[in-house]
Amino acid sequence: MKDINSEVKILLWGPPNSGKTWFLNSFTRSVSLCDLYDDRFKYDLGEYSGGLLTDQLHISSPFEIGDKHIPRDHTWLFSRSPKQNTYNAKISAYSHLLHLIDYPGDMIFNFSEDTSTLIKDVDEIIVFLDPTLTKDYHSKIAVSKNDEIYFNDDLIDEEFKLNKSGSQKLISVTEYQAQVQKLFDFLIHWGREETLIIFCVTKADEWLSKFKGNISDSIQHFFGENIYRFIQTYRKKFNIHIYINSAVGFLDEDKKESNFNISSNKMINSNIWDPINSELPVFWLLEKIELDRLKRKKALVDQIFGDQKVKSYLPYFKIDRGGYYAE
Ligand SMILES: Nc1nc2c(ncn2[C@@H]2O[C@H](COP(=O)(O)OP(=O)(O)OP(=O)(O)O)[C@@H](O)[C@H]2O)c(=O)[nH]1
Ligand SMILES: [Mg+2]
Repeated sequence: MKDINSEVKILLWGPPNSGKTWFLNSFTRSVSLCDLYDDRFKYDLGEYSGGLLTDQLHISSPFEIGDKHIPRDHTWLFSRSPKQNTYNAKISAYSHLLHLIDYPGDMIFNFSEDTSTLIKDVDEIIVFLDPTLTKDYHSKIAVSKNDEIYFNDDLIDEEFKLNKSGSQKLISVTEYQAQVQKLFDFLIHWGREETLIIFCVTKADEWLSKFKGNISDSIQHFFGENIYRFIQTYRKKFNIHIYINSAVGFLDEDKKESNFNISSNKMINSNIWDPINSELPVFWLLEKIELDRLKRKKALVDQIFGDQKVKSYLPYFKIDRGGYYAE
């Protein structure tokens, strides 16, 4: 068993049904794809318990991780090791223990006592912004299509009601923003300005083809000018990344057809399952930790070789998606 270089805690934060659990499914898939496409590194991901690696999480079809209604903490061992024995690859090889906290949205989004204290000892928070859960999503999608109406609005309403009512509670953008604001209030209260914050605009397979604009535009468009402005303000204090995500991906290269059937609530074709950006939030954090370690100069030998190591470090692999969708 390899040495474990660091342990990190990542909290998934968002309302019920915003895609937290599916994001974890798709993260395991994206790691498998990196393993397949990256010539330089081999990627391993597995469940870890009692000091041992138990199940490998290189998977090829979607699965539900556990019961939806039970708070889940996952402990996964992730490692990146060289496929070829070069100096640069060797100094960039690390193993990390990932503690991933995936609580049901009704607990985490509304800050129960347990969840608000959780915030004080995580390294990263992934904030799930799901446009499809907002109350005026469909009218905004119609406007952003340059005023062309592709669907019959009555049909949308029926389909929307069928799929989103009952099990999925819609949220006003004001409420969304108020909860995000509270999250930052807690972070400041606990003195946790170093926490890496990732804003993830989810379910891009449902809206990307109907939306023309960049990532910032998508936040402004679906969640309003206010939320966008306060994210920009907090960027001065916190390390924030914004990106779009789809756990299921698309059926076609042009990214027009979602690989997800809303009516059956299932993926359409798991053989071509290609999530959009699901590895990014974890890779950003690990890259930062690995680079920080290389920059730390304690021993004399590191003072001499430290800078060289930083220059030789190989950043994490980026899956080519014909557009990066992150800032
Ligand atoms: N179109 C589409 N649907 C998605 C995506 N990710 C999740 N969904 C659907 O959204 C619903 C909720 O996903 P979950 O991952 O269970 O949401 P959650 O945030 O874990 O929900 P709670 O555990 O209740 O808080 C499910 O019906 C998924 O099938 C995505 O990338 N695209
Ligand atoms: Mg869940």
